[in-house]
Amino acid sequence: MTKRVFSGVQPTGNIHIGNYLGALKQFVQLQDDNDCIYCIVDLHAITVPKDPKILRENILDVAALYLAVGLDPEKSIIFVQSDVSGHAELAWILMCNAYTGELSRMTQFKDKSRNSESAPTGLFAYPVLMAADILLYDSDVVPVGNDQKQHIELTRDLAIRVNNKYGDDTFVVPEGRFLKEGARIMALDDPTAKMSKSAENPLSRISLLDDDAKIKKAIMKSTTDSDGLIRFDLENKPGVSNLLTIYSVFSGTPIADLEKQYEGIGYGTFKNDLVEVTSGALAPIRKRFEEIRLSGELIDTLKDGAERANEAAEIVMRRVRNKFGLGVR
Ligand code: AQP
Repeated sequence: MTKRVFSGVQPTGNIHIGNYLGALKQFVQLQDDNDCIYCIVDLHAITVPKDPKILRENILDVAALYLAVGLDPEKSIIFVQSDVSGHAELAWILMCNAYTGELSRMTQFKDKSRNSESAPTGLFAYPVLMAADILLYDSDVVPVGNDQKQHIELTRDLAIRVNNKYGDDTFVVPEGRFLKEGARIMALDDPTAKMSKSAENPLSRISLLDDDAKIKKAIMKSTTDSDGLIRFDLENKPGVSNLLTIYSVFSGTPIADLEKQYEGIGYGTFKNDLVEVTSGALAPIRKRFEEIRLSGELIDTLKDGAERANEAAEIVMRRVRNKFGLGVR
């Protein structure tokens, strides 16, 4: 049966191989057999102040990357979150049903606010906006990286809570979809932290638009350990395990086969080969990105996507307003 799939990426620059291997790759796999809606979640990006000009460019970059990795606007709806006002409206309705206690337990809020009293309220409330993003389209499946598990749980809790109060048919309760490999790519300079767009050290990540020289530098300098064995062991060898995961998902070779292939071979050769594999995988994406970004068709694709997304969102919003007794139209 065709499922409704929804996910999004923040236009916060530096889209990296973690975003690609944990999320974007799934987006592409799912679009042939499902009803997919993929969003560029710009309202999430402003939880931390952004330069408006840079934000606009970042939005177009993510849109071009969506297409460059293989999303097809004929198969998937691709649009910008703030072009569909239902996201903000539903977020408010859900906020009135979310508890401050559950939001203050969100690990991302704790990490990013660092207990500061001047942390923006948006940083506190954005998991509810994310729940609204998902519930607004009656989504069944949400392909994301592992770091989003807590947010998916909150989305399910809110949907169930509202359904219990206002009727079971108010919201579809969605499921997260996490890959076995690639769901959590770690930082190259610190394999105990996840690879992130906002980390200060650019060598901590490989961005999808990095050139070959930067890819090489980041991989060759990546943190490993001193025993020289190429073996997957998350606890004792997080750096090597992370590199093996990246190698495996980009090359399609199972990790066990890579371990055999590199038995008795040092980290230097292994890293050099990983540079080749990674550069080889990213070069065509980079090329397509440049063509799409210059093509001038991007805005029309996004406008068309927003129209289609808005139609789908209005079906749910009419139902929700009705359930809550809002409005008179
Ligand atoms: N390291 C990662 N490994 C696997 N998946 C990842 N994702 C993020 N980091 C990794 C997944 O990418 C999708 C889009 O992420 P996002 O744009 O919503 O932002 P994020 O999760 O906050 O990503 P970053 O890169 O860590 O950004 P900053 O530094 O701004 O916080 C999501 O599905 C996410 O799970």
